[in-house]
Amino acid sequence: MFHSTFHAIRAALIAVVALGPLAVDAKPYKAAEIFTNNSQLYGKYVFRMRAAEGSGIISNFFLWKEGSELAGVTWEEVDIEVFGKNQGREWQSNIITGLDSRVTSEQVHNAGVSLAEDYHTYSIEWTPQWVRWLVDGQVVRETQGGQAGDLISPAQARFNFWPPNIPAWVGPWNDSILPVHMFVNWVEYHSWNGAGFTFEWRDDFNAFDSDRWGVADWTFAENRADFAPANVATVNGYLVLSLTHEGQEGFNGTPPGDNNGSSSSSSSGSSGSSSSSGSSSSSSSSSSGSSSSSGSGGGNVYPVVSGGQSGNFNTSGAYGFRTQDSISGWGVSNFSGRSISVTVNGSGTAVTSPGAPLPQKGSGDYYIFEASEGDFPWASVYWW
Ligand SMILES: [Ca+2]
Repeated sequence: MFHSTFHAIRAALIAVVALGPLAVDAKPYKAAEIFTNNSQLYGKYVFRMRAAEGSGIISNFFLWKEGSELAGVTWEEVDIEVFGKNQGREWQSNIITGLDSRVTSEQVHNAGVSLAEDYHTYSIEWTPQWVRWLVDGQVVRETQGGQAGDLISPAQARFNFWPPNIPAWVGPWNDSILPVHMFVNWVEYHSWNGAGFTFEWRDDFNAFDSDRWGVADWTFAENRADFAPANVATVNGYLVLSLTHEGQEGFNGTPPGDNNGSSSSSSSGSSGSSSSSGSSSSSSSSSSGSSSSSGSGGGNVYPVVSGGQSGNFNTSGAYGFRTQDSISGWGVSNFSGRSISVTVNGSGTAVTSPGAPLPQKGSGDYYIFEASEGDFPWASVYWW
C-alpha cells in the first residue's frame, strides 16, 4: 500500500552514496523484497505462502506498475497483504489506481485460520474485465469494471515483508519478535489468452533465479526497515524473506515444510472442497464457500451453484457442479491439463471447447459442468 516515495528516496540514496559510502542513515531493521524483472499485462499469479506472525508486520504479494509513485503517472497496483497481528488470521485485498490522488478499495478478510501456521495457496487473477483474489481455491473477492478497468499497464509481481510504521493499520511494533520470516514454496504465472489462462512459468525456488527476480535495496518513509538483499534467501526449495535487526541479516534455519502443496500435481490441501463462493462485483468479501463440498464425481450428483458466476473444481478425479443460472458467456481458469464438458441436465451433445456457446436451456434445467483431473490443485469456471 505504501510505496509512494521509494524511488525518490532511492535516487537520493544513490546520490549520497556517490559522495561518501558512510553518509547514509541506515534504519535499525532490515526487511526484504523481490520483484520480477519483467512486467506482464493481465494474467494469473498463484503462489504458496506461509505468512509471518507478529504484530506490526505484513507478508505481501502485489502487482506493481513501475513508476506508479511518480508525479503525472497513473498508479496501478493490486495487493495481497497478510497481517501478522491477531495470529495472522486477517489479510487485506486492495486495488490502488488514480492520477495524483490515489484511489484505494482495501477490504480486510478473515481467513478463519492462521495464515502463519501453514502454507496456503493464494491467487490474483487479472483480466481486462475483472480482478479476483482467491485463497485455497475459493474466490474471496472479485472486482468487475471500475478500478479493474483502470489497470491497463504491464505490472511486475513482487513479494515483500516489512514493518509499516502505521500501528493503527498493522498493530503496535515490538522488536522482541525479531527475527521473523515469511516463506514461499512456489509461484506460477499464467498469461491471459482472452478466454482463459495459459501456463507460462513456475518458480519452485530451488535456487534464486536472478534472471527472473530483482532484489530491493531501498526503503521508504512508512517502512521501519531498509530492504536488504541479505534478507532474501532460497533454502531447501523455499523463498525466505526475513525481517531482522541490522547486523543480524540472513536465515540460518530450516523452512517449515509445506505438506500439502509441494508440487503442483499434489492433491492439494489447497482446494479442499469444490465449493464455490461467488461474489458480486466489487463485492464485500467473505470467503468460506456457499455451497458445500461435493461428493466425488462418481455419483454425478453435483452441488448446485447459483448466482456466484463461478464454480471451482478440485484436483482428484472428475468433479462438477450444476447451475440454473442463465449464461451468456463463460471461460475457464487454471485448466492446464484438464478437459471440460458442459451439458443440459447431463444429456444431449456436450460442449467441450472452453467458452464455446452453450445450448439453450429451460428455466428449470441445469447446466452441468464437469472437469477431468488436472495437474493443478484447483480449477474454476466463470460466467456472465
Ligand atoms: Ca519449492
